[in-house]
Amino acid sequence: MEALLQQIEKYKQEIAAAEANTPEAVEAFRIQYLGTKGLLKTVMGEMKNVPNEHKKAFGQVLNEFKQFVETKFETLQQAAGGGANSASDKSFDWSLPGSFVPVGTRHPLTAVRNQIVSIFKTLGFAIAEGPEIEDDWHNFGAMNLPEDHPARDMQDTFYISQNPAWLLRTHTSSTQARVMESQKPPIRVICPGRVYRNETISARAHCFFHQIEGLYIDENVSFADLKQTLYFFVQEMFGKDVKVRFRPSYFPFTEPSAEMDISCLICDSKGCNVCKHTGWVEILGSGMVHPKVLENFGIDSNKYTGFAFGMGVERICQLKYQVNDLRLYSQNDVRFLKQFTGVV
Ligand code: 2U9
Repeated sequence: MEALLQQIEKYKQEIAAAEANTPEAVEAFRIQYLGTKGLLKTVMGEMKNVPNEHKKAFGQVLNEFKQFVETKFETLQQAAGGGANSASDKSFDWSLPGSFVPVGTRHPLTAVRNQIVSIFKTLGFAIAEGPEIEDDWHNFGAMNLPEDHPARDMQDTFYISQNPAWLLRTHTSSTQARVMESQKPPIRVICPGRVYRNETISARAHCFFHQIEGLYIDENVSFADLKQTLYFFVQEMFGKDVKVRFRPSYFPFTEPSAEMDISCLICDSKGCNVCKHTGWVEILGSGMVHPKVLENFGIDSNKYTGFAFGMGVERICQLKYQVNDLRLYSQNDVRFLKQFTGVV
């Protein structure tokens, strides 16, 4: 122990006398004394040989020694021109551009889904997600799609098994079904997710796409509530100048049903390929929840009413960013994806 302390004293004298007039010499000092294989590390390594009763005192000596070496290093650094990385180092060109750090981009569908979800969040909608592999009841039966409905056909639906029927969900309504199973009204949810349909892949159709569906069930929910909610949504999404119109439609799970069009933002309603020269583009389907669907979940359809809507995220993205080929979304071509840099 005594010999070790004497050795440290000697090192201190040696260090105190050390000189380094250039940044290179300062760096050599740093490596010799403070580097990973430097003297300080070696001296610190002696701790394991010190008897337990002296460890505390030796620890203090080591700390002081460490501070001593570091202070000397800083002094040398300043004397040699402020350090290798300081602003006064003339050998470094501070005007050089920084090294390029590649930044990833959010997928446009993720960005648009986030935008849609956050608009409905401001209206008090909760978010619910459910499984992509579903049973027949949650995907079809509960939604009032009869056994012989064409959507149930093998040509439209990917079946995983037949009896019992497991399938890839064809819409996110199965998630709303699960919400209604576990919660009582009032219910106000928005369900984003991927859905699957047995389609031949082309610019206009794909075997999977993304939907956002919404459901609002309470006492006295009216068609006027539906219209105002969806009008608010498109104004937030596409701007205050957008016009809307509702057209009567049919869905097995809603009655009455309506599809909503917005004025074509691509041509300012003057007529173009996107709006097929009508000035209007369809963006979503909607309606008042069919009483049978409510009763399927034990919800009294005399007391409660509700509205529901569904939209394709790819469609909204097409209108917002003029993406005209559905295949682009899943090809992972960075030339496409990079165009969305900064879109959040
Ligand atoms: C429950 C009751 C009713 C959801 C609805 C639509 C109308 C609709 C399409 C839009 C484009 C699907 O992505 S798309 O192809 N959706 O038109 N969806 S009403 O109705 C529900 C949902 C859940 C319990």
